[in-house]
Amino acid sequence: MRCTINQAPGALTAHEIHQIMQAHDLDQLPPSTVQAPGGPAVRRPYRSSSGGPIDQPRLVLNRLRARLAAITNQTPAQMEPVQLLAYGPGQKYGLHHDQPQAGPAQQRFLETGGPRIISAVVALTDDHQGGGLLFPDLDQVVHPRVGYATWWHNDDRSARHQALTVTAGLRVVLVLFIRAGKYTGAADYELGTRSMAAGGS
Ligand SMILES: O=C(O)CCC(=O)C(=O)O
Repeated sequence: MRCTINQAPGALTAHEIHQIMQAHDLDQLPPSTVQAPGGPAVRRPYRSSSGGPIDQPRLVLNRLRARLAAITNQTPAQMEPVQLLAYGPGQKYGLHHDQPQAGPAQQRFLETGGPRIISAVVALTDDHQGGGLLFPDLDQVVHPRVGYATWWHNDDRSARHQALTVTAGLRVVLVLFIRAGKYTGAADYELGTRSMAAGGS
């Protein structure tokens, strides 16, 4: 079965997006990292965005989690911390799948709430150039509008995706992963000390 890419409007209002942007200095976000197999979070050329988990503004993020729970028919308790990512010109995230299929990374997921059954990306900007979300196995590129949530199930290989290189402007998104069970991993809100991520996110 091939995965379906869903678009849900109204994940965030313009005012809520403004509040999120105000709460973070986008120029000061640390480089995004990926999890080395069985090791620490490391920087890799195929992931050149900046950012990581956030917990502010708390009320807005809680509202977002509640809305995404309703949209996806899951619960906020299953959600990992929200991640804030910013991509400037030349930045991208190469091809990857959000749920590792084997190895130590998969084991860590099983210990903290089970697999990432759903991924969601919420667009905080849409006035950049480039930077689409490409699903090569589906032959589909998504350019989400501001405030929309793009979400999909990670059941099979066709959920592989990449954030294409931004060519002008700034692309800012929130990313949220939903586990099969209650998420029990680290909050890891300290930007730049991402230890919970695995399989490249
Ligand atoms: O930037 C995006 O749109 C996607 C981010 C992503 O694929 C991830 O964090 O796993």
